[in-house]
Amino acid sequence: PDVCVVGLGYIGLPTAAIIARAGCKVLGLDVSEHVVDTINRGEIHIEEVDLDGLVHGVVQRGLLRASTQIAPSDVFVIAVPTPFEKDGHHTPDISYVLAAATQVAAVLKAGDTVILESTSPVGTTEQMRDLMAGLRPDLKFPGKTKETPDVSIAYCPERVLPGRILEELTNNDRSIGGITPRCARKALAFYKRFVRGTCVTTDARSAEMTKLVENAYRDVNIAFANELSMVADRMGLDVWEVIRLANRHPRVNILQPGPGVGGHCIAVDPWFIVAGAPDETPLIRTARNVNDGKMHHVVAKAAELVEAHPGVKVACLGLAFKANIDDFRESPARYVAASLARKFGSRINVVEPYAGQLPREFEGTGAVQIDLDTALEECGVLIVLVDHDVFKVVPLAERSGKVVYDTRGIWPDQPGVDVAGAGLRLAS
Ligand code: SAJ
Repeated sequence: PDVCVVGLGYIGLPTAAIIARAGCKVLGLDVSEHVVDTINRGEIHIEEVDLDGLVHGVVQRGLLRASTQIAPSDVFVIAVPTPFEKDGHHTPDISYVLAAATQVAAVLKAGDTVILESTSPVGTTEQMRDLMAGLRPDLKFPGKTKETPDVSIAYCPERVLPGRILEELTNNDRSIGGITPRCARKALAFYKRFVRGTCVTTDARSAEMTKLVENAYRDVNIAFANELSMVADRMGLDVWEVIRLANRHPRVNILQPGPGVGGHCIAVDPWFIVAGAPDETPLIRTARNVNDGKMHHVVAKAAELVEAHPGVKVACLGLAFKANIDDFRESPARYVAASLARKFGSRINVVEPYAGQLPREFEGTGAVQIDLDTALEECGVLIVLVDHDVFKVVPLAERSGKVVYDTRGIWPDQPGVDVAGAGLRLAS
């Protein structure tokens, strides 16, 4: 093949498919037989807008093939997970990246390009280079030799938004960080084949940091909104109204509060900066703690509300980590609903149009999944956890008389409830 994409998850599979659509022969590599078989049938194992048709097309045209076995290629793109360790210190775990680099090293030849796309702590691309150089003393690696190196190595993070992956993969600008400027130019030529956005070259460490900074920036800004929502609760103010008004200032743009920050990027990546510079990151660390703390605040407030209405059926609206997607990983909504289910059992009902069934942690709690119509008919307490469009359009007439805790601010016309001194309208 021309290109080998290592890791066929939420980033790797769409990337492989788009490269294949540009006319390259692509080999997609994954450790899971199930994933490989699914893709080779022209099907997909994840949900993403328009991805099924695209994958089906490129597999049928023979441009994309999946395997568990690596093969020699001209370009290797590594898109494997980089979680953090649950050791209490949030230490980045780059073992999947190093395992992928080990596989690539076995088939590497002069003239090849290796690109890391996984979100990674600063220095990972160089570490990957050192590992491959140790495994392949017969090849000259960039930054290790004064002569012209045999291979090029670069870091090029993705910055796509789940739900808009295909569009953003093609149209977003990209930063391309080479171990040397020559490596960056080589990677640039590759991305130009399928990216319409502007590709900007830099060094590998700056590109690694850029990716982390983008997500930490968003996390810090969401933390500001979440902190405001808790302040507003305390003061009996409507935080949505305050934010709407403040945002009329030409240089103010406050984000939206919610039940916490989910997903596998924004709640993870800031820790990679903290791990790299623990003494210099009080703000980034605090923002993470504020956003995690918001989840617990919502559980406590919701529990107060449920307790204040004994015997009334409760509906939690939404489990996804954000609106209009079927992704439940690291979701604050899921955490809140499951906590309430454990505490209140069969009084809790869950509405999640994007879920086939409730996740495992609901088993044995007595909580059940119901549809939105049933919730609106039977439940007197509604706890809004996700701003799915199907929830937003429920008219006031169907919600009037109900006790609503709207953590996403989707129903500004909902009359207030006064619960345990929580103010006019529970907003956070
Ligand atoms: N959220 C709020 N309030 C807001 C915005 C978001 O509470 O005003 C919450 C969401 O509900 C969700 C979480 O934050 O729980 C994250 O959602 P998101 O839409 O901000 O971001 P992700 O995780 O889907 O994707 C992010 C994006 N990064 C940035 O916008 C800086 C995306 O561009 C990255 O490619 C992606 O992380 C990634 O893979 O790193």
